[in-house]
Amino acid sequence: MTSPIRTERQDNVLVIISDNPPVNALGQAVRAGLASGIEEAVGDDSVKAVVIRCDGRTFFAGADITEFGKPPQGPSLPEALDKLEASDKPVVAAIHGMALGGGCEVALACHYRIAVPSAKMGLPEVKLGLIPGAAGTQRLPRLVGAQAALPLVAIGDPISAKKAQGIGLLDGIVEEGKLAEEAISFAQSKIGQPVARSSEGQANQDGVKNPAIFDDFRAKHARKMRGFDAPNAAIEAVKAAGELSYADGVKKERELFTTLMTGTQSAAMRHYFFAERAANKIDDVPADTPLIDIAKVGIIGAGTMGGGIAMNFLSAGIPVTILEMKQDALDRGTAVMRKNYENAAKRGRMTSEQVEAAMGLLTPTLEYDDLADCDLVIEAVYESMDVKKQVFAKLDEVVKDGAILATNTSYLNVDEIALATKRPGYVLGLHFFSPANIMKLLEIVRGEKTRGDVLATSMKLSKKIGKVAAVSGVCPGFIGNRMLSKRQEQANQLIMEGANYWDVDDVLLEFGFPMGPFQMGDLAGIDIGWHRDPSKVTTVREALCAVGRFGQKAGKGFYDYDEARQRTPSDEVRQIISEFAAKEGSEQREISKDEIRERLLYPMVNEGAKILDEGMAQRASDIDVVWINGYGWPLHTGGPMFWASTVGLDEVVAGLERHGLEVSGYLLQKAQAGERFG
Ligand code: T1G
Repeated sequence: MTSPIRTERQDNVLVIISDNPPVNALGQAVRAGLASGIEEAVGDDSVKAVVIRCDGRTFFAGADITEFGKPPQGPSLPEALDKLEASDKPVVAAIHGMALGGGCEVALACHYRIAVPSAKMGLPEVKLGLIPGAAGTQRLPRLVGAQAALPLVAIGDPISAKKAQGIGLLDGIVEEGKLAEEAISFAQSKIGQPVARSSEGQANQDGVKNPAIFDDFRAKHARKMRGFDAPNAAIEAVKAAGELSYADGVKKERELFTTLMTGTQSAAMRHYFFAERAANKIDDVPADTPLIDIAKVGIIGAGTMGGGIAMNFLSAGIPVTILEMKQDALDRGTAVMRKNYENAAKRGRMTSEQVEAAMGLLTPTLEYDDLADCDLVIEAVYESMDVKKQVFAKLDEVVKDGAILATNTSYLNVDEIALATKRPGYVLGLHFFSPANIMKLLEIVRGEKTRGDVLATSMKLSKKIGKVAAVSGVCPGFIGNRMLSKRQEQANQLIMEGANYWDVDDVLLEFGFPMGPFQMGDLAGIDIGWHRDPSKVTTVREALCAVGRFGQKAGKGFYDYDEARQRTPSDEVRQIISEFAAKEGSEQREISKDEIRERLLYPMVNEGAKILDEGMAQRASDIDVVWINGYGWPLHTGGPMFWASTVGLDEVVAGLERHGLEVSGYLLQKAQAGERFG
């Protein structure tokens, strides 16, 4: 098998080039090729300098994640990089695309780094539950300082070439298209000078002079780091870079890396990495299915959902025609969209020019006829089957043939809606999550008759608008809400049986969710859908509304809130709940947090098993993708189905049986066979 690495001579410079599509991952053959390339350069006196670069769309994007968990094959990346850095001949990294993880560590081991303006650099290992494992946590702080290194290593977001140059991670930025030649000249300009080795840098002393930066960083990111091991390890490694010798620092990094690599959190996050990509694949739709060109989108409804959905397309540069029934609703909706963009601009997330460009692509209208030339129309109207059927019948009349007609319904039967048209093959569900311009998840709901090209187009489009999509079959609640309803049922049941409602919330918070169901209710508003008649009280929520406990906006809901919106459990609410329980004849008892966690989460896993068994999800990992991106399931546990497999399906079944809860045949079968999900 030919090596993915080749060498070329340009005068007195040896160029080591990797051609390992799709992302020049640093697999064994690449590492071996790098090592032999360096040996060739060092051993040839006519070679006075070295350039390392990559063919294809990017510089090395990291270690080959598919090798993780398998027996290591030499040379290791640290070995190859130590050889590289030890060279007395200047070695220059020529970067385009994304130098990520091990790729960034290759660049750090080079004596110099240049890039094109569009390049990015980063150490995203933490997003895989790891830390850099090829001395990145030791070379980077010595080159740029602990303060600048911390976010790169512990948060893991890549930075632009400009920002990288600003912190000293890049020595130069060269014109797009001129990287190869500029790298040669740059390397030649360094011949005869003592080489600059990152591992010998002193910039890391900033963390020694001001050790507070580490605790300050931890405090600032406490919420994101809750229950998640890798970021803390990353901070420890960067701190060690200032306190230990380079050799000892590398040893410390290796210890921390190995502990993480062998832990369940990294396994979970590596699972998710591939799960998110697998979700793009639609089992019986060929990858080369011709796509429908989506040049113009129509949105029906300019309310919260319609406006949010529209913003996704506008931000991706796709013109949108948005329809409302009344002018004031249309004006209100477009004003909210502009306000959202302007707020994003205030926070520096976009420029005012980008705001105007996005809003310039928006055409508000009261006329269905203005949707006639749209390639995709998404309705986001009131959740009523009759209303949706009328809308689709009208769209069927007005919109050109071959256009996709999508419903944003969160639980109605998409097949029934499709029957209101003469083109059921072009009908599907595109279920966005509120706020639709922010939440990443998109459930693509596949109707019985939905065509393959309609599905493939929708999946491709989801990437273009920055969503993470998974395909669901037609069932009440699709994947996410169907499982959520099981958790909600148990939450309501638990407080009737005596569980403290704040314990229910705290169990989910401690598990890693952003908030629990009662906090969520207070945030969204307890009075949503309330009939406004305080004398009519049939549920706990109606009892809370009857006494004005509408949620955070009223300063009180399930909790009492202070000015800083800090929550405190309420005696009044506890009383209301116990009165309700008494009326229902529900025995009250102490309920442990362990029981609460099992009764909240195991029924979700059981429902996920039923969803799989019914073919409503293509694969267990799709369910993980839905819950991590739509409902805040903590990424470092891998999603409900991966997490259940780490708990053990036999334990999940035993837990469900212990609490007298349903065990699906499919879950039982997998548990008895000692199998995992995915
Ligand atoms: N290893 C193996 N395969 C990879 C890969 C990797 N590092 N990165 C991407 N792929 C595959 C991916 O599965 C997909 O395959 C195809 O390439 C295109 O990827 C030692 C230990 C670079 C920003 O975490 O973030 O280095 O689905 O669909 O949207 O200290 O890929 O086509 O079969 O994502 O254009 C650190 C991970 C590793 C970067 C491109 N590096 N990759 O995004 O394409 S750990 C990372 C990405 C490490 C060192 C440590 C993205 C991308 P398929 P894609 P994209």
